[in-house]
Amino acid sequence: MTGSIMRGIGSFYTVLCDEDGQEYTLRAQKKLRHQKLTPMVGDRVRFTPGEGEDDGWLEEILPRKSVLIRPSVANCDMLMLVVASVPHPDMLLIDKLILRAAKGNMTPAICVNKIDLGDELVRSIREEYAGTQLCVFSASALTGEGVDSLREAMRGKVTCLAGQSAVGKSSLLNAIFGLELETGGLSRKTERGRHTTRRSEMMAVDGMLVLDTPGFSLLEIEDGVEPQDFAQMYPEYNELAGDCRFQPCLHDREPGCAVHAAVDAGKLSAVRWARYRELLAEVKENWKGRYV
Ligand SMILES: Nc1nc2c(ncn2[C@@H]2O[C@H](COP(=O)(O)OP(=O)(O)O)[C@@H](O)[C@H]2O)c(=O)[nH]1
Ligand SMILES: [Mg+2]
Ligand SMILES: [Zn+2]
Repeated sequence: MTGSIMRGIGSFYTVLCDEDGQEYTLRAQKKLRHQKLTPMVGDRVRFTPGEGEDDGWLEEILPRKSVLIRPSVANCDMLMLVVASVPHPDMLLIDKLILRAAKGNMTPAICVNKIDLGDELVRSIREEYAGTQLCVFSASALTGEGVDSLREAMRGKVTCLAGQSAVGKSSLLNAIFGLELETGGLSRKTERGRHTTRRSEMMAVDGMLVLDTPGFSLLEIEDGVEPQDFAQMYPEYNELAGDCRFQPCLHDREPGCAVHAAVDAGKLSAVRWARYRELLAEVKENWKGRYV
């Protein structure tokens, strides 16, 4: 039978079966471990259900349409990056996730949650990402504002919500689909992690699949990326690259750089360019050290 991995705990995986819509608890066959194939939430799999009390076996992982490491999920179409005014957004983390989404074959989008607390953040993010083709949604899981447009955007897709802890990923899924996921963030030290999402989990709702993931705050830039390829991952810079004096141009501080000029003229976001240059420095450093 075939199905999708909804969650995994230790060496057990829960699979939603395509044929009968039931959930099965499975163990991964040894041959998968020998092939160094670690099943991921979202994986499409072939399996044999167990008889009676016995667990079944996960036998084959079907080819992945998309992959994301951290949070570790497979086969998502859309990576919805959730931010909020509290906790303070780490936009460098968001830019790294946008780059990973594109590399991993997912469409990134941003959702600014908690707009009941104000709309400054959504306005500044719309400005920063103008020209990037990235959709910026705004919502409040608390008041329900913007929740319908999010549901519409997710229709017919497999969507994964990701982002820092306590931005409201689980709350949004509850508001959109009437779920009862644990929420609460990491407010008090004594309650650390008690109400937060600890594992990635996929859910089937209204005929679509959505994934909730744990929050995290650190992400390395990927190794082995050539600086020139990195520069080309910024669509709004590609449009101008033909006008740069140097060809190719990394849009760092080269004389006659059209990106730099557009930033100075206020046509491109200065803060996103500053983050770009910070990431570029990291990419260059990694690239220099690639044979070590
Ligand atoms: N004011 C406000 N608070 C929210 C909103 N959404 C979530 N929260 C609160 O933010 C905290 C973290 O929410 P949670 O869904 O657990 O975040 P997660 O860690 O990203 O899954 C909880 O205390 C929620 O009640 C919102 O739209 N507005
Ligand atoms: Mg959560
Ligand atoms: Zn340039």
